[in-house]
Amino acid sequence: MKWGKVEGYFRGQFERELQGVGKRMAKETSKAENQTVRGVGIMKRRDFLRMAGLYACAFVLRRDTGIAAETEKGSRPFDKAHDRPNIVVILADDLGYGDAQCYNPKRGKIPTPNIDRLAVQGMRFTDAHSSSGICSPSRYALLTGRYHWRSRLQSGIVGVWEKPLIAPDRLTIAGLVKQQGYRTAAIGKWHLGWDWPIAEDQRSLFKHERNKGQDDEAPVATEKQQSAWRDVFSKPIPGGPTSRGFDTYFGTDVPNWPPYCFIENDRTIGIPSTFLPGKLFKNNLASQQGPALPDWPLERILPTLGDKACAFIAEAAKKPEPFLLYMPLTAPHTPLAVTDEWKGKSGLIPYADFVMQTDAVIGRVIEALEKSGAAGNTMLVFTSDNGCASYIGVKELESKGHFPSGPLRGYKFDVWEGGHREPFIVRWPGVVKPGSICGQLVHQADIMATIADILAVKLPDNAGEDSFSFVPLLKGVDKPTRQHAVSCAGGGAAGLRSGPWKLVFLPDPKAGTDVQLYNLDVDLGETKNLAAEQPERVAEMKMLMEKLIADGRSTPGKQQKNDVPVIICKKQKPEAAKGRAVRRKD
Ligand SMILES: [Ca+2]
Repeated sequence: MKWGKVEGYFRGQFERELQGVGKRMAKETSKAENQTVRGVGIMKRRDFLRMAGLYACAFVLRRDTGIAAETEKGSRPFDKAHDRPNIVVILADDLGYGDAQCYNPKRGKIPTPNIDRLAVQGMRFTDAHSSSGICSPSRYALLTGRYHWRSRLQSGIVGVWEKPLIAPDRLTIAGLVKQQGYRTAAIGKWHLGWDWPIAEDQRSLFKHERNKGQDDEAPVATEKQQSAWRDVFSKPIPGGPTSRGFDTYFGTDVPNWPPYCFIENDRTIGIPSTFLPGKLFKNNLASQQGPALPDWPLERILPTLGDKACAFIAEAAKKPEPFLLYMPLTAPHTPLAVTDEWKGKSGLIPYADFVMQTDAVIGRVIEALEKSGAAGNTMLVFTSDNGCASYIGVKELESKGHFPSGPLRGYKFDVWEGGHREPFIVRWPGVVKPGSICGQLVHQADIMATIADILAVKLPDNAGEDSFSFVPLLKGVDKPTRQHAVSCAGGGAAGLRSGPWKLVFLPDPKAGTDVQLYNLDVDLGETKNLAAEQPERVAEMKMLMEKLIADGRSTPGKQQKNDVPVIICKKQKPEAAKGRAVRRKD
């Protein structure tokens, strides 16, 4: 009986999500989809029940007794239980799909034992996507469950000293669980803007110097600059993580940008009063000059984030309430500030050493979870915000036999799979089958609805508009939880997935098509543009994209407004878009 209720719930949810414009297309492509699906997570009913265990029973009971309704109002305090897991989201920065060994056993040369261990203990997704080929937009979608292109950020990233991208009243995954009594912390790289208290007449004093200085020398900060910096960094900085659902924050806004200091909650730790020496702008270290603490040690950023995360877990595990830790790592993004312990370890290039060091920090967090006793009741999600950045020395890496995008086309910034198909692993003991692999289409925006599903909370109409729960996948139900997904290039050009089909909103001058169509089922490397051969499918997918835009959402629910008019056919050629983005070097 319990089985029937759980199964019925999942079936009902699946059917609801099939409704709308995706339904017709889903039927047409179902045959091809079935071929695409490589998930091996189809379980026997007996195994499902064993794994679901208390979680499913509690879930059904709650729905039957009406407690769910109370929970939906956010009015019922609760203690830790199996259905209130701790949640840890570790987001690597610029780690390629093929940088983790478990995703690229044949063409990957960098040892990543800790990420691989997560895959052995959890579920490894092979068709998981970020919202964009670059940082800020992907982070926006992960935290809000809404595609970034519905916001002001139609292309590029949030710039240095720029205002917040997440609106103050928008629900984030942290805000969602906080309403349910969770403790929430963000530790790492924010890169979603702040309301920096910089007055208009102070702005010029925060602009980076063109002359970055020579080797050990730094440009001299004028008294006027120092005075303005003292003024600004003595004040709270509103609009950051602690105003977007997180109880606490520790990290660097962007590790290769000013201010070169740590930020704790809404204050800088120390007052940046100098510039960085010129040598720190060489060899893929810092990229923008600006206010810095004297002797700011770039190589201490990553280890310190590891220390802070471990300390948070140890302390939070002792509390009665569950916790959510969002840990956006600063690595293996630049600055490639590898500590002495890891220098040369890969035998490849500094980037590869940094990937190894990043993996080791992930290992420390896993260990802290295990030591704290919280691991058994923690859903741990590991992923990356975009593909590997080609400027870190990809050509040299490839010449040495390591291919950071594995079998995929393109790298960071790109609308091609190498830009936004990400490693995505979920470990949740007792719920997720160890060593399972899921080939279903998922998106980082789905984390929001997944958490809501776990907590039996109904998301409001104006939250998580593009978020589909993947709880059924975690439980081994190998059916699509979303029919379509959008991921964009750094320049803004969209790629729309529908089953195995991908429509890229960039012209192909050679083929004479205004868009490009690929079948990832048979052409994962995106080599054969089928747009000219399949005009009907192209037209249908264009209509789907227009509907996704017009509805302000891709999930069922009340129509919502995008923040700005959305233009999906960005006119630029892919090479031009890539070039511009590379020069910005977020
Ligand atoms: Ca990134």
